[in-house]
Amino acid sequence: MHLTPQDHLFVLTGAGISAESGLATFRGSGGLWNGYRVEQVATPEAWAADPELVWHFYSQRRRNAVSADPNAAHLALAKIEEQLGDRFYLCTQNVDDLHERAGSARIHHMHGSLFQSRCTRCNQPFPDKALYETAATLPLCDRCRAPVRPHIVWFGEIPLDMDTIYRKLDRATVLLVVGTSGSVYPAAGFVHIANQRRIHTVYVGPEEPLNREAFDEILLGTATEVLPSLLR
Ligand code: BJW
Ligand code: ZN
Repeated sequence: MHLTPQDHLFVLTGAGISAESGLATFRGSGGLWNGYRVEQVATPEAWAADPELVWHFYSQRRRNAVSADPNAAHLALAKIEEQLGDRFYLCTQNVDDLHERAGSARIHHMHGSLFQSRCTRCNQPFPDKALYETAATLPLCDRCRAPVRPHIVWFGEIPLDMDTIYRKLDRATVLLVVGTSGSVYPAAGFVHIANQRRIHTVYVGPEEPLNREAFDEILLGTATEVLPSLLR
């Protein structure tokens, strides 16, 4: 991958970029949580059937994220952003905050965040970090006493702020995708949008993604092996 001073870089990251920080990916080995597949806990149906189970899943994920540190790949992206400024945009499917803690600022969490919750009835946000770390059971909304849910995009729900994402994709001249299996839409389709616009597309990860045919370049290796080497 070669960037010129005129390039606009759109980066899409997935669970693989946080793997070397010790956070489990969803699919493949080690991808199960207490024997559940992500499709069994990250859905509105799972929440309706057993909110305590789903809350417990996210509480554990939150604790893991809090005790993890950003790795060399998160740091490399923050450095690239420093060089490109407003010509850089990072869209992550991850709900951890490792990109922010590495210094990324132009970042969007399309699948939500572990560190936000909202009321299921009035949508009142619950930004209180301390609560998440202590609550063993479901918190209730101060206003209407309805259960508070994680501010996470589950299967069947619409990812956050797709308008901005598509606008940034329209302006990009290079698409860099890191550590995502290419199995979950709409994120897996960003490369197809890039192909229609004939912009350069690069994938970084230890194995080829499901949508590998769509990429111009595949850099095989882990995120911490490959991303620091993209810095000039
Ligand atoms: C490394 C590494 C290292 C390992 N270094 N790499 C067709 C079109 C559109 C939609 C659909 C469609 N068909 C079906 C749908 C619906 C559905 C979907 O995609 N289902 C598929 C399973 C088929 N999609 C949805 O429901 C989405 N909503 C939607 O489509 O609304 C309609 C709409 C869209 C747009 C506009 C208008 C309307 C919502 C999807 C929500 C996904 N939610 C989850 C869980 C919540 C977040 C959380 O709990 O964390 O998001 S599912 C889970 O998968 C999570 C992830 O963000 C997401 C992607 O996973 P990811 O990141 O790719 O992880 P893995 O584990 O799959 O892969 C890890 C990769 O890392 C691997 O490739 C490894 O090789 C690699 N790796 N070590 C670099 N060291
Ligand atoms: Zn409420």
